[in-house]
Amino acid sequence: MSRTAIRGGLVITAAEETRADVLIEDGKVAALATPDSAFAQGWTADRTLDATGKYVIPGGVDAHTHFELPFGGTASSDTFETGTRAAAWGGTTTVVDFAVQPRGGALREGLDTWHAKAEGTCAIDYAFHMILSDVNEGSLKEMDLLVGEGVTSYKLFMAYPGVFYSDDGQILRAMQRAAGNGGLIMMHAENGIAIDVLVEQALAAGHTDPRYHGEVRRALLEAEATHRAIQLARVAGSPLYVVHVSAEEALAELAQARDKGLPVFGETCPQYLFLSTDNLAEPGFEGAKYVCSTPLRPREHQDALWRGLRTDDLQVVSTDHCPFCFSGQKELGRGDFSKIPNGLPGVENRMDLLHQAVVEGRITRRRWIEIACAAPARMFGLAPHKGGVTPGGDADIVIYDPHAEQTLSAATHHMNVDYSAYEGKRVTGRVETVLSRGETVIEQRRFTGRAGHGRYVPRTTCQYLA
Ligand code: DUC
Ligand code: ZN
Ligand code: ZN
Ligand code: ZN
Repeated sequence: MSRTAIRGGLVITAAEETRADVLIEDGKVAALATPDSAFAQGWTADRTLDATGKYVIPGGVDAHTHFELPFGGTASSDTFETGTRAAAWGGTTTVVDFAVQPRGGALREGLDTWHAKAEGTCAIDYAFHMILSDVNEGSLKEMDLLVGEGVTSYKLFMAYPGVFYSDDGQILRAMQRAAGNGGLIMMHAENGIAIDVLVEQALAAGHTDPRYHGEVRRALLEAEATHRAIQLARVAGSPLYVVHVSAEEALAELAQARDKGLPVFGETCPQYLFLSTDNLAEPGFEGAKYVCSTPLRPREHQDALWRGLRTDDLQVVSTDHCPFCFSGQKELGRGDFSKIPNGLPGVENRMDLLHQAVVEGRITRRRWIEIACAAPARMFGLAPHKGGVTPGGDADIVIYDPHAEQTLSAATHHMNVDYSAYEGKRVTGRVETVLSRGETVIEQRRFTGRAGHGRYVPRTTCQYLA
């Protein structure tokens, strides 16, 4: 039996902050105790990690990543190996990636493909949602089966006609099925049919620069789709999780539904909290680095999103990590913004950026842990093993230095992408040591993990509904 003690730190969970030592046995949290208690003093450990002056927090749970995703005529540039290693560097110890049902194919086929990409390569634990890109009787039957196997959430797209898009009838059928089998429908809520009209008109008018990506993907079309998704979910009697909420107007739809007591949940991402259309309008073709969907919004929307996180109208912050190199990938859209692959890197930056929000007084320390660790774990059926520092739970733990200063940069990050969306941004706070099931994967800012340590984690259904 291997035993590790973490001593002298401030343990922060979504529920409380306590000065406590943590004992880890065989990859699980065995006990927490006040440092000067006879109990803690009596622990014998093979290894002691000193956390004096540091935070001891649950490993981050990033419930929205896209590693090796074929998209926009290319594929996202992080593999499961590089992406999970970068996640570990940033204090994230579990990712939930999206396996894609091939159009005209089976869910099982997509899931097998994603298992093959991830198996034996991950530095940290991983799970899968599925993207439903072809809703029909066959795929709905498969959903019943896969929910039982631990793939308990399904993303649908109201955007991207011809690629992932589902129409309202398909959406309603999928929601009805989820209402019966316990699955959680995740929605990309943008009116893609209307957006495609505006794209065509913009290009015809010679508006080809990256900033027009933000202009055609109107906030109202995110709000309209969000409203429609909520009403369809009500009709189906299913819960709903709206991914990457970026617009104040869409958030207002969620807030209104939640005020009615409906089981409607929302996620936002660091890029909507820290970046804006100012970035999309950077000179030359630089704006391409910030092309993602939903798009970045004018700065005013940020305050609304922060408020939503404080009032729990938004429950989760995930990254939607979907990196494309500027060179050779983003450049596919020179002269036509609609050909810029959609997506931003960020899996390594999420915990630090949200800690910066703590430093700036936008959220409390416990809310930081709630939105980045505990809530995503409960939302996607990973608790109590993930998302906390709980006796019996996995020892996925980060020793975090709240005083270290760092500058975010592509020169020092570990994501396999040639730029940082946060280049030059100064933040206070940095990951020092990371344990995944008791094994150090980052130790004093050195990578000590290995490809293949990370395991696939089957999930239970959404724990917000129990
Ligand atoms: N949005 C992105 O920016 N990238 C991947 C898919 C999506 O919906
Ligand atoms: Zn999406
Ligand atoms: Zn607006
Ligand atoms: Zn996504």
